[in-house]
Amino acid sequence: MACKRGALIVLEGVDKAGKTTQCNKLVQVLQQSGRPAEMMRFPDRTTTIGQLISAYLEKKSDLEDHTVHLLFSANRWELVPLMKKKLDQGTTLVIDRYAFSGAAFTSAKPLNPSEAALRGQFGEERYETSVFQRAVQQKFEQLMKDPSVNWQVIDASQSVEDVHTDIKTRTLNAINTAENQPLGQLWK
Ligand code: Z5A
Ligand code: MG
Repeated sequence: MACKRGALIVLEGVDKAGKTTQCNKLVQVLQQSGRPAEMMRFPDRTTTIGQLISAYLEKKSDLEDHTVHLLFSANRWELVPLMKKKLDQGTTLVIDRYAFSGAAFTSAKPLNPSEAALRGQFGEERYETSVFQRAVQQKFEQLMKDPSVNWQVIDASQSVEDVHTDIKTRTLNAINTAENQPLGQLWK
């Protein structure tokens, strides 16, 4: 029998929405139920490109806006062959931020000219200001109008366990849907 492909589950949202917490719990519960699943996160700060991004986010270096956008993009592309391989082998990937963050964060920059003046006053990392995060949220809402993506909105203000239950239910549906799609369809 042909191998069934895995599902690509991406958790997106503003700073501290609980994405990493939920990705970890989701992968754990999938694995415990015997479903092959792995977690990845972007930016992946462990690669050479990821280290450049990390220094930028930690304000240890400054980079031109287009340049940093392309570094985030390259950081995803360098892992695409591995992601394809795992999905085709039937492993479900749970991804902590992906290209939607790339679009939302970069496009939020022109919305918010005062952001530069706020740097250093709020969170420890670049972008961690309430003004900037509101702009990012608006950008995510625009991206969610794209009907070609199966967006699911989760209320992140619930308890960790309630958010987890919600995400788990929707993920199991997505895995069932992916299993019924032919191998390779995702990458055409
Ligand atoms: N970025 C970009 O610009 N372009 C790109 O292409 C990509 C990213 C991919 C770093 O991302 C920055 O990179 C990010 C976007 C930009 N900038 N910002 N903002 P990151 O993923 O490394 O970091 P982050 O998303 O900003 O923040 P985070 O710390 O990873 O947040 P989180 O993962 O969503 O939250 P968490 O760590 O799971 O939880 C935060 C805390 O809340 C923690 O103490 C938890 O125990 C607690 N928590 C979690 N859930 C709950 C609930 N339900 N109730 C109460 N407390 C909770
Ligand atoms: Mg996180």
